[in-house]
Amino acid sequence: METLLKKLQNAHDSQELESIRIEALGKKGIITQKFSELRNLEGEEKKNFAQKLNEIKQNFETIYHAKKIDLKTLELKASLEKEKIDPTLFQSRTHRSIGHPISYTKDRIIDYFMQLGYELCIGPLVEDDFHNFAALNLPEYHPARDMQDTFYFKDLMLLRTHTSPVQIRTMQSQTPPIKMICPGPTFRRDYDLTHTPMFHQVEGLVVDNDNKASFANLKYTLEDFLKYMFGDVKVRFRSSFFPFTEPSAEVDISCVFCKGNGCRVCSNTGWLEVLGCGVVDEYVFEAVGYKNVSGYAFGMGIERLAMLTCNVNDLRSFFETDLRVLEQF
Ligand code: 2NL
Repeated sequence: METLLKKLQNAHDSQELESIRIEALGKKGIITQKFSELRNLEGEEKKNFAQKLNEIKQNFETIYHAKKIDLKTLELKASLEKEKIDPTLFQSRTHRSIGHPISYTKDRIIDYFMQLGYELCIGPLVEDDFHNFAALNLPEYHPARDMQDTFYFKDLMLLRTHTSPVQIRTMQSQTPPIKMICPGPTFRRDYDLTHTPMFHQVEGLVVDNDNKASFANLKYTLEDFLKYMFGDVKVRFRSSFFPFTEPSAEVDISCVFCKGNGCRVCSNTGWLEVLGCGVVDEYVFEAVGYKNVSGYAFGMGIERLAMLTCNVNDLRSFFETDLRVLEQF
């Protein structure tokens, strides 16, 4: 017993202290074992032995607790000393950056349209079938609804595959005229060199009474927007198809890398596709209960615009949060 107490007094750290506690009071500890010897005693002898054992145990525990506090205090002091920060040390670099290129590009797009009086709208990421598909003329057996392309939850709830449901919700809760943009994350089951399961879109929608929102307005707005985004580029509209617009167009700009002469980025065509747009299909207006209105809409992928404006050639570098990459912006 004497040696145990001496050991306690001399313990150098909490680990050693703990092993001494186990040596004394653990399942097979010296004191614990002595207690089990009580079984073999009787009467006065048992009582005296038990009293003595309890005294020893209490004595041990008192010293143990005092020692524990001492050691913890010492250890805390040591670790504070080791982790001390010297705020006066010379800092060799200051980091200034524009933030993440995706947010930067998104903010630039928002700035342009808000200046034109568009309302900034946001909506839920978890959507229902009606707002994400049905209202947009994507009927039950449309391939976009496939489990292969869309993240589904139970009960036909899903992660929105585009930002269009925000526009459906806005039309349901407001009356024309409407001028809105909706930026935000969107989700599709796609993962390769040029696709990530989460990506960002900005969509725009203009709805007005009396045929006031025309394709001509749309064309002017997007041409001006693309010159704002990319500087002095040529813009062309190519006839295309979307289920929710008719007529529809895809919009190209002359390649910002080769000025339209042909290079690897534009696959030698001289053109880069940057937007989709069109005149809102009557079916969509029916779905939200609008009558006698006209409108146009457009949509763009923020990653794609960010790659072109911030000169990034690998989509994955947006999502790797590698400071060595992000610091370059
Ligand atoms: C693209 C093409 C587009 C729309 C999005 C839209 C929304 C409503 C009604 C009609 Cl509520 N249209 N959005 C229209 C045409 C194209 O996006 O390439 N996006 C990345």
